[in-house]
Amino acid sequence: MYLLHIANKNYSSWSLRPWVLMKASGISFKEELHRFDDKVAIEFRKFSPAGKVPCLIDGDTVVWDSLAITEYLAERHAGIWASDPTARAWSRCAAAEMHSGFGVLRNQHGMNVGVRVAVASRSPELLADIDRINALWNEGIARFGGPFLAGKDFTAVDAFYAPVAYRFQTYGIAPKGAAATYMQHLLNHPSMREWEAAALAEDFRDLPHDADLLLAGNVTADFRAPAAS
Ligand SMILES: N[C@@H](CCC(=O)N[C@@H](CS)C(=O)NCC(=O)O)C(=O)O
Repeated sequence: MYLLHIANKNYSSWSLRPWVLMKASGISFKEELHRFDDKVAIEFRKFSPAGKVPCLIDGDTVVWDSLAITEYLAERHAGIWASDPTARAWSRCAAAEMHSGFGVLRNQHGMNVGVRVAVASRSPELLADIDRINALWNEGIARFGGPFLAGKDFTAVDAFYAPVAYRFQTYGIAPKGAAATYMQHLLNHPSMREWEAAALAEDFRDLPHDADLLLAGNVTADFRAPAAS
């Protein structure tokens, strides 16, 4: 049985990717959830050579990066990427673009599943990231027919953009055209709903992550369970 190390579901966007991919693909695994606290640097190094989550353990094999985990799973399970070669190449490009890019969106609109923020203004760099994602989502749906990015099934490219759906929800960003329908489809996927419910039930607060919300705008709603005292 695989073991997937993750961090708090409210905050950990990188953890969400393999978690939702494995759930949506029907791959059995155990999860171990670690808190984002001041011991992260020490605790995460106990299982991950990079000191980061996600980290997948398969017997003696340690796979410590979301994209590497995806490819590891793709070697062992059908349906991780689209079966059509064109859709698969496009998906790998889009997933790699997310893995290595969109730094402004990731820094300025951090994932915080249970909170809603009203944002008064956004930098041109942030708007450029949002526009690029909007274009990518519309392109995937138009080329491969939806309802998911690479066609009829949820695949790894959807997992890579899953945290964006939560970010757009939190910061009130509405994608345009088919991308809007896609975002709702993603948020309503049973695996995403399971992640969201668990995120909302967390009573742990990571103060640096929550402080970042205030840099983005005004908090208008917080649907999380009350913070533990
Ligand atoms: N490139 C890595 C990024 C992983 C990453 O940055 N994870 C964050 C949590 S979402 C982390 O472990 N942060 C702890 C730290 O940097 O000390 C991946 O794709 O898995």
